[in-house]
Amino acid sequence: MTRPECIALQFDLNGRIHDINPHGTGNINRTFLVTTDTDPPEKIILQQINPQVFRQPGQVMENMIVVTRHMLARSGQQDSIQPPWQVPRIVKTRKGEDYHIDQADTFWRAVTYIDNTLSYETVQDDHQAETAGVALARFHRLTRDLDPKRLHDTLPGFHHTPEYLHHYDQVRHSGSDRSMEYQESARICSDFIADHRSSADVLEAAKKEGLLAIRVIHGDPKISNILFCAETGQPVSLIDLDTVKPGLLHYDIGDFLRSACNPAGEETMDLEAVRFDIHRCRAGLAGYCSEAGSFLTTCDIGYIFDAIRLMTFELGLRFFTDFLAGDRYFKTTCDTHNLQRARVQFQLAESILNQEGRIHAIIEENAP
Ligand code: GN1
Ligand code: MG
Repeated sequence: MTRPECIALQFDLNGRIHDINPHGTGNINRTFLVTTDTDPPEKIILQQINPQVFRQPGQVMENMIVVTRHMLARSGQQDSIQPPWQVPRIVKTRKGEDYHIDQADTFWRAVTYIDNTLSYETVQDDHQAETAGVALARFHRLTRDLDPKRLHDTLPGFHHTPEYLHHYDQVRHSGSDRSMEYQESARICSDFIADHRSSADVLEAAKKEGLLAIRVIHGDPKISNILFCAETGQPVSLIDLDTVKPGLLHYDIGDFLRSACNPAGEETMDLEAVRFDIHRCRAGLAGYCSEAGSFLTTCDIGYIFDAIRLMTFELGLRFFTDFLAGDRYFKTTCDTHNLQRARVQFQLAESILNQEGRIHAIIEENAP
């Protein structure tokens, strides 16, 4: 594996490298925080893009450039955004390129670190859920007039639940099935998928019928990707822009709420602690609608519940399929990591379904 210390030298930093440490909890890329010996130190995020997941890393970079430029221009025009919205900027290599390709042909890129901010693995309270909702809405508002056709589809099929089901069926029939080793847990997951698969195409069907429009999406607005001002707690940025691409706002809304409303977090070992917290949901949606409400159509609102239920089901399905396939996609730390992650998401999906009426009522309350 290439040493990040050698790679960091390829980038155009002001001082000498003082420190490099693994950073964050991403499941796909390798991420490091690099600090220089200057006063004040320069801090950058150095990342190796996972080539198994992102087949066209150059296009990932192009998307990132288009979206960050657009957001910077728009946020500069909107004084009402306080504290100022920040976007990570690309740090060029010494050769003036946007990324470095190492000897193994993998892509490395560096972006500025947004300082004086905090991020969290789980939402701390309802107020933070509301603030996080504002952050997602701000991203959608600032990219609203960016034509999604200007972005590459860097991950075809991403958040297309029926395609994940198709892949799951293939893996099950391919014989590489590990479920025999962990029968009970695996049976709970496969039963849940069997019981709920028939309603997996609701968003895709609405997209095909033209009921939901393709927009610019973030693709991964889980709570740990939102940065809050360290002093005031206000939203400052939505980071991790690898998955920005054309898609449905519903993918983002559903993914945000499945992450923000699970107080136990997606890595918990305590399944009994996993639930969809209705108060977090009310706060998160109130925050989101306070900035995005004006551009949501009645039809958009009508599919919010499906988005929450589906994005949760889908992530459980993706983790479980990866477990069955031998952990090829998500990084894992033990044999049962993806299985446990799948159990967490299915438990959360169950809790969402059990509270359907209350969630619909909250969506109605917030509907503009
Ligand atoms: C992955 O790598 P990371 O942590 O940013 C995944 C998301 C999942 C998330 C779950 C490209 O994101 O879709 O929601 O894990 N990213 C990709 O934690 O598949
Ligand atoms: Mg991500």
